[in-house]
Amino acid sequence: MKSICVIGIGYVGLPTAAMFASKGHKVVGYDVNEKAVNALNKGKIIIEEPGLGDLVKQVVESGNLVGSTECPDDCDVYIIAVPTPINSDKTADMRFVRSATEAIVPHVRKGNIVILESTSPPRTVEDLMLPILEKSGLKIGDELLVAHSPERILPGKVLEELRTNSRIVGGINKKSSEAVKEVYESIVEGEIFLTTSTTAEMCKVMENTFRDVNIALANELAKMSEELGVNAWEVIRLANQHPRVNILSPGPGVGGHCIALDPWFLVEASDKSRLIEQGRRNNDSMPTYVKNRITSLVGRLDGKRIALYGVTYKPNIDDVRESPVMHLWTLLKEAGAIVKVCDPHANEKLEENYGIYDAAKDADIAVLGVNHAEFERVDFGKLASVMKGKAILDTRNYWSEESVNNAGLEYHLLGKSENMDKWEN
Ligand code: SAJ
Repeated sequence: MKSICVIGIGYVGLPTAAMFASKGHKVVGYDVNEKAVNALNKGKIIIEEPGLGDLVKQVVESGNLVGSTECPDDCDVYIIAVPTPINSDKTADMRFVRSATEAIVPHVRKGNIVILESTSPPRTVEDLMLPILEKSGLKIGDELLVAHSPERILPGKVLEELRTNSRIVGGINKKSSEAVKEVYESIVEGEIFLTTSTTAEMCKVMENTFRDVNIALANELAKMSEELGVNAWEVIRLANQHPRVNILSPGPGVGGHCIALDPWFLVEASDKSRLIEQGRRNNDSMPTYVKNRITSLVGRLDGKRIALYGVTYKPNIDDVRESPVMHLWTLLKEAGAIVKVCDPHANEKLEENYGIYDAAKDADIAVLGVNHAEFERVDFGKLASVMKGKAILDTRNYWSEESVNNAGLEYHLLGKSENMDKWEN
């Protein structure tokens, strides 16, 4: 068993710390956020994630996991899991990785292992961390082993994915990779692949970039389809019948703290990243595109009443970070529209939140922003009876055109042309 210090007890660090502790390791969760540390020491969590509360309670009670606002001295392994946000000019903000690395320098000793888990621009370990770690006086790659091993967990399925996903370990040399592999083997059931630290950094950022560029392609298809008399969703369904094609879904944009940010790391790192930058811009253009589509349906937005369903960054979660629908909401308000939001998941994040039919009262248009499960059972007859206008705009291909039309409302779909070819019998 090892003694492990996890630096940063957020949505990646805390489950990782708890998992190691549950396998018998002695773990310290070190964070500058006193609130998070105090909560941890009481066996409580301040983030929402299925199963995590119970696991943390159990390992804190067993004494295997403790929180601290001081970096501990006598650990075998230091795992850095701090945020890597972007600045307003889309460059990476590496302050937290830098300060975490500096914080451990006085504490590391011969034989220790340092692992970077935070998603980081390629070359972070080599160019940012190693020069700092060299100040320890230890021989890097021999007396101090260093690697990047990116997390790949999906919010909402964190504990399961932490255990079952395969994992990449990118060491600064073979000795580092092998030692770090051994560390993760106690919690990971998936395969562990060894490579260099810069390759591992590139892999993680490319995984999220792959998804971002694919979604950008779907959004571009949606825009072209509206122009060219087709339904993008039908095109995707049919094109994806091809065994080697998998186009993702269009929507009001890409949100969250990963896919919407990570591709910018590559744009900053290399001027060869033209397609990646264009994809990012395509996805970022979607809230404005949806706003313009709403305008084309109801006319000038000034004074118009809009019911907006769902504002989180994806369905059935409460996270509104980088949410494109939050951005759309701002754009609509700036244009003078009166927007009533209904989001059963974002209750604690919103000052005003309406019920499904209250939001639609006197509305000129109802817009589906996020396909939360609660919106599957909307009674369109009831919606029609309280709305002033007739327009429904579905940005997720979630509502049934037939049910909407049967209620006397008009169904409009993002990515579907208003001038589809008529297909008479
Ligand atoms: N989206 C679309 N169309 C789609 C799929 C998604 O518009 O077809 C949008 C969603 O609405 C959402 C955004 O993309 O706004 C991102 O959602 P997501 O579910 O694709 O991903 P995240 O950000 O919740 O988690 C991702 C995951 N990465 C990949 O699937 C490659 C996860 O495994 C990573 O651990 C996580 O980023 C991370 O931390 O990097």
